[in-house]
Amino acid sequence: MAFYGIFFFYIIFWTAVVSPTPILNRGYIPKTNNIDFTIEKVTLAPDGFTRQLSTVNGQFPGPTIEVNKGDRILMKIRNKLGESTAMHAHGMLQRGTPWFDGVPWMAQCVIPDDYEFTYNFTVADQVGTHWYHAHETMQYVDGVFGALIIHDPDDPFKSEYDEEIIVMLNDYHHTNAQILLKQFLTPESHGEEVRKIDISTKAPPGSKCVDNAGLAKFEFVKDKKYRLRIINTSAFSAFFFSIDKHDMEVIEADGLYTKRNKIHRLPINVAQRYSVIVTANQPVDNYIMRSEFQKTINLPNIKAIVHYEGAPDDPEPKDNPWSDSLTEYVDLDHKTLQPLEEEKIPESTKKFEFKIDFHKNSTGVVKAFLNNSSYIPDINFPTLDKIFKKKSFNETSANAYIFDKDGEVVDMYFINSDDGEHPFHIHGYQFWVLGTGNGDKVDENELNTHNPIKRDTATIPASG
Ligand SMILES: [Cu+2]
Repeated sequence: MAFYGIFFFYIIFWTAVVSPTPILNRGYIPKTNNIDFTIEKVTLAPDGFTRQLSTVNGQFPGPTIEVNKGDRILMKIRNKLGESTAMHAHGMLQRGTPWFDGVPWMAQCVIPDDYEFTYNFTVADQVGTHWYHAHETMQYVDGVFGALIIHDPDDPFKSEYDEEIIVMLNDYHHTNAQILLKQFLTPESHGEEVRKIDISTKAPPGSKCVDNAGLAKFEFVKDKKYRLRIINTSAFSAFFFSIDKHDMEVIEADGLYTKRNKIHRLPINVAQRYSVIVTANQPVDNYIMRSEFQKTINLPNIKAIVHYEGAPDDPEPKDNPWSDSLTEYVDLDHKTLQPLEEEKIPESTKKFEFKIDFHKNSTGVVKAFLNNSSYIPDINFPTLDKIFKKKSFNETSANAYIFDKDGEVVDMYFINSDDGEHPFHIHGYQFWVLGTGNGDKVDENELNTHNPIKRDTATIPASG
């Protein structure tokens, strides 16, 4: 019976890695980090329900990569998955090494089963909270992902926190993601219902369960200050993250420092990252850490426990959520989220407009479209290879744009006619978010060109 309680909370698996930051000098000499990853299928029960996962080194989530600014990463992938794979390091600019970006049929061919491949890139001027994940089919949803942290010898907030904790949020499913995707991509599919059913129903009779999984626990020491590095590694879900009775101050978004700003609830979409400073300033006790879905998604809260040193163990601390009302999902706006250092925004030299919509294709399956095309990879000839070999490429589905000269600045407008929000990400770049809003007209006078946040993943609002 014990497992019924667990099922209620099984949607998200939380993991904490407490990693004291190494003390660094400004005169840090960069080094090469050799990372050895075996990608393999393993049977695990991270939330008490036994299933087969695709893993990095047999762990869920995969091991954390921790390097320093300026370091080289040599990431060896041994593929023992029984299918092809490729690994993307999300947030890495890959300046000079776009072929190590890890996107199959864009940047590289796949790594076949039983082959090895080594990614070799330098994190020249980058710092902050990132993650790596398989970029082939749905493998990351089945477990092939982990945190990638770049420590900064010159961290301006260094003296503002005592310890770091990594918090990975994930809409953990019980059914293999390939099976879910197949159900999703059928003419009879009711879209999101597929995954909602998977994450909100109890395990079928006969499932193998272990009953000691419990909620994830994060240890606090009274009066200490923590830098929480929060990463949303979900397949699908945007969350509102909070800790009961504790406010938090955002200091980083997607690897770039921000001005300190106090908030109660942090909206975080798929693939976004934030660092927040939380002070253990409440009475010694147990508190709930929670991830909430936006109001239109009718799924239960996801909980973990913040346990203060010296407090008795309590597997079910009482609910004390912040009273701010939950809304539709939108990113923190420019009043709350500002870059630590303002930059002068260059004039644009090009303007691109993208219409986003979802509709049935010729086979009756609902797909996503950008300017009326749905991407189809050329599984014989990667796009980047074509460009370097100066082959013309005419896959209209790729919506490709080629820049002939350095230093071009592009204004990108996205017009979303879907009634759901969608996170957007550009590989190899960080962009300034000049504005978001409802409707399909952009008023250029309302764009924020004074102190916009720069990041690599942003939310395009529903019908916005
Ligand atoms: Cu990425």
